[in-house]
Amino acid sequence: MTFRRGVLIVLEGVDRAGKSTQCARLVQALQQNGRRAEIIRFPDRTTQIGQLISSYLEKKSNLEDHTVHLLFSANRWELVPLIREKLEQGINLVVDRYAFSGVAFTSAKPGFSLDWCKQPDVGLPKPDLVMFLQLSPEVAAQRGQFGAERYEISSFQQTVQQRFEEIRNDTSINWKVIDASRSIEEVHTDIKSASEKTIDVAQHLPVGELWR
Ligand code: NYM
Ligand code: MG
Repeated sequence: MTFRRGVLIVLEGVDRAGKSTQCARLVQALQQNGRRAEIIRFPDRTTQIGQLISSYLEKKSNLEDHTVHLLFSANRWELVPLIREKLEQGINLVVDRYAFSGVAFTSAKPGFSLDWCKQPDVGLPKPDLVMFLQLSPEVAAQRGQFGAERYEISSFQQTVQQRFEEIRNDTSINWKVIDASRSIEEVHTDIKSASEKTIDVAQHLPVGELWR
């Protein structure tokens, strides 16, 4: 049997679009089909850098805006050796947020260009598929109260949604927009089929470099 690498699949979207639920469902479905699959989520709050980020998000500390952007990126880079190792072992990785959230959230702040925001993440392992869970901020708001974390404000989320739209114009990325307003099952069926198709193709190709 020829060797097949794992593929890197990312789920993105605004808060409450259903990313975490769908990541868990996808990993379960891939495993049931006899594939190896694991979840990774960003920010990974378990590392030292992740703890700085978590404390910032919980508003227990303040960080300068450029600084926290670079910490979010550093939190991805510190996981790159692990990501590469897993992919080489043939483990498919389902990632809950990636550099696209990094760019969308920071560039929603005044004075930050998309281009500046992308730079620290240039060269990360490139996802083979990025599924954007599309949900209008109005419908998202009906899904329940915001928590108390930083950024969980409707007006800010509207801007984040616009930034995601701009980021999706980048044709170097394999984007798939998923209508996340449907039932969990319907959304899952789409995500599963897009993921299976991507695995069939990408497992034979080398891992790319993001934005390079
Ligand atoms: N976030 C997430 C960023 O601002 N930059 C990033 O690079 C990433 C990965 O962190 N509101 C923001 C988006 C979320 C917040 O994410 C925490 P989660 O998935 O709620 O733990
Ligand atoms: Mg959250």
